[in-house]
Amino acid sequence: MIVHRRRLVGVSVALVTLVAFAYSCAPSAPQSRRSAQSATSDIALAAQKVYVAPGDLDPYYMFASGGHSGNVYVYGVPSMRHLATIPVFTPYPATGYGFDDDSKKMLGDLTWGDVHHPALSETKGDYDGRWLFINEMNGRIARIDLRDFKTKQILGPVPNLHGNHASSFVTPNTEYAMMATRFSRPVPNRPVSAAKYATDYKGIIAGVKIDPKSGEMSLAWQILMPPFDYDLGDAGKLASDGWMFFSSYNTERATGKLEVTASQRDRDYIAAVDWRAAEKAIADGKGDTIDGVKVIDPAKVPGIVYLLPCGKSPHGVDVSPDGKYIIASGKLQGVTTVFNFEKIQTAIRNRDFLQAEDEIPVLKYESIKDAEVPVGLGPLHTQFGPDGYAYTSLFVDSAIAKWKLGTWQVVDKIPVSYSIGHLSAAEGDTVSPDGNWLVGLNKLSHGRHLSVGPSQPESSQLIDITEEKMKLLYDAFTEPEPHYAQIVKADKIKPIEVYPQAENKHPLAVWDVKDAGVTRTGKKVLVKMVAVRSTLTPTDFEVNEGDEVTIALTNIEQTTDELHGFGLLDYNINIVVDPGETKTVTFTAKKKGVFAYYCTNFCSALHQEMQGYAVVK
Ligand code: RUQ
Ligand code: CUA
Repeated sequence: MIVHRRRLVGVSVALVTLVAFAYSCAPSAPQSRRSAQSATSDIALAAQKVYVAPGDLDPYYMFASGGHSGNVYVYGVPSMRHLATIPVFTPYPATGYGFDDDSKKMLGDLTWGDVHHPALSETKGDYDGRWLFINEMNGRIARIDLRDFKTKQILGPVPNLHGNHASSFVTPNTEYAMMATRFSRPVPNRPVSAAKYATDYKGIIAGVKIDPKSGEMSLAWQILMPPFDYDLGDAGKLASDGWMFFSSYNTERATGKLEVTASQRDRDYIAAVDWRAAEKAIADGKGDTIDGVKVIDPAKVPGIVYLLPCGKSPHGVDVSPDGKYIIASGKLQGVTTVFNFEKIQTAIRNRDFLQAEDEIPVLKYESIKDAEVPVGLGPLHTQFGPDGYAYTSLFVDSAIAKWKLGTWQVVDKIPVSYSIGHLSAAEGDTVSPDGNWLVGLNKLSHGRHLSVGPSQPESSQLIDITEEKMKLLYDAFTEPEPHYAQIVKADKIKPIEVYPQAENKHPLAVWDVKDAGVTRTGKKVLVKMVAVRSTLTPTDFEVNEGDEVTIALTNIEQTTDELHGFGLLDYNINIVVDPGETKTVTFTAKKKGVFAYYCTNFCSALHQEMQGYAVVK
């Protein structure tokens, strides 16, 4: 780290000189020379802060949602370099994901997903670097193992819940990840006319239990909710540990043109869920089984869910690092509302209720609200610094507001380009945010990059929040669509680069080229294949038309970066095996003739020679 700093200083001096030189050469009136010089040093300072020299490493990872690409994108911060794409809900030929038997099975019938909110696993409210959870609109949630940056499990589509948007936020010890309905529908699902939406459609809030050792997810419980659109969520922490909060809109229970029909009321709701009470209710046998899932009906089991009225059409609901405040951003307002968790508890104890929605108590706004902070127009989402500062994205204003918890003063505002959705602060969802980097995840980028035609990238802007005034440092461009991202200290993540041979328990693995070969059982053919620089063994094999062929490919390398691929032409087969990994791919030999297979990953000087033939007779 020290070496790294020193290098940075050297570089910055060089940069200042260079940029200053460029400016001094430009024809400029003498009176504007001074402002040109200060602009120059601003640019140089910004460049110095984001510059990570060749060979040096970023101190943070950023995991960003890839939206309807179905992927997760990994960046280094502050360089904002794209480091990796992790395919989750979509086949990705670059890593062979979705082509081999296991990942194909995991994807099932769906070959796309709309990924929104990544959630790093936590221990005591701090990112622990073990797993990354990510939701998807087709009722699914996935777990990526950060030991190898691979998708290990996809849970769902789960029954009853439709359009899983308010997800995948985790509780402070990763007891649960959350799921909730965005598009209410009949529960259980059956054809009921949309005219009966208000009475016959329902929302669902769900708890996904996470095994503390393996990370394995299982659907633990669901709660039957009124037919609102549940939008975003956050878990309580410290003071509010044990609770989950979900924002909702369309509490009008409207259909049709929602932009009009769902903006009638002045207030929508935040649903506050006592997840320990939900857990206990299920343990006490209180749920009804609907479509194979235990579902709690709050009308029959009170004390689990409460509704907090908030500014209309809220998007983000965010819990402060100490857990004392719940911040709800009504996106059609000029203020963001701060609720006090203590006051919520008091109101519940005193049964200080306004009315009920489907027998779920609604608390009184005035009894639980601490402040309405005048952040600006279109507040969407709030992140935090270590010192009681909060940062709220403003979609309509296209800006970020910095304000102080407790005094509720807005202390700074910075324009972003353009139309920010979420923002992400370093360690921003933990109990101790770092307070140095903030990334604005903007929806539009027009004019700020070389044109690439009508389908434009999104812009992610890096902002320095170490000082009183926020400073915009850098524009990075990303593929659609970074709804949300999390930034974690790099030293918390310890990826392996090779699968150790001793850990490979695959029943079809072969570690010696002598053991490679073809075996036949009836119409089933098994080809055990070895990949090692620079041969795929066997170098040819013969099968009969109509055979079911399984290729089990083991990469016996134990060297970093020595990946091999297996592409079989005309058969739509493409897998990649990392060092020490075994993968299988099964297909029916439908086409007669000779088909070449070859290594798709450039691996060695004789990579081009790494090829063979499948003969289908
Ligand atoms: S959401 S910005 Cu899932 Cu906020 Cu898209
Ligand atoms: Cu192995 Cu290229």
